[in-house]
Amino acid sequence: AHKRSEVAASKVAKHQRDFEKDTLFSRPTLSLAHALRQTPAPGIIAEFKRQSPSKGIINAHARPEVVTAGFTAGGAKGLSVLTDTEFFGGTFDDFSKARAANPHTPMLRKDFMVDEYQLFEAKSLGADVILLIAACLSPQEVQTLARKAHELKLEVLLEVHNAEELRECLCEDVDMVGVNNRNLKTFSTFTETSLELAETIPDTFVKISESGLKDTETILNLFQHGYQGFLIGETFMKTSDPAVALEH
Ligand code: IGP
Repeated sequence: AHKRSEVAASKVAKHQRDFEKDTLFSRPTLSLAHALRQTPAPGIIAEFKRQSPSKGIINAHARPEVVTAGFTAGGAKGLSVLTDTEFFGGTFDDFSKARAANPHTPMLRKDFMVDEYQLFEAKSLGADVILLIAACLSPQEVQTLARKAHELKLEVLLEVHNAEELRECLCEDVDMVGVNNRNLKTFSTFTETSLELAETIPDTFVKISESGLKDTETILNLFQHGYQGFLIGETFMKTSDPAVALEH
């Protein structure tokens, strides 16, 4: 086992060096946290999502460069692009196309991060922010990955579902806390989850409400409770023309 991990480590090290040669790797990253803090209104983070385990196909043939450019034109403060293929049908190519079309909008690489290696990948794809899901990681892993992300000048969005995950995983190298309103077991969404956790999140972290957001009223209410960012996928992606969905 020792030998194997040595081999694995040398492989990763080699790839990491290769990533560093990529043009986008050395690009100065954009701050989503700053963009959200500066906005005196709810900040929308619009997500490019073709499919999901809960909804199946949402929009299989949407073009990432067209849709995300439309989100930016519609006023999105940030973009989220899925790169997970297995469950969400996302690809690196989707991310790259969206990146090229939106040079000035902070972008989240939406994927299940479990290894430092993926942070290098994210950086070389031109991501500004990475997601750490408390439900998938130990508090120690969150800490290590968050620190490494900061070394690479990537911002960290920590996703939680409840007070326990928040208490265990919140650490210094987190920039934003996302409360996922979707229950991972039932897939149903309750925006009340964000309301319940609002006061538990210290004000030093930017608060983001994630999933199941469909109406202005809910968003304004959460904004009054301290949420500055709103991560919205399906509501936009399921329309006949997602590129203009945010304008409406
Ligand atoms: C967007 P919705 O209900 O607006 O499409 O949700 C986003 O919150 C959701 O896609 C999401 C997600 C995740 C996807 C939240 N956390 C983690 C993949 C992995």
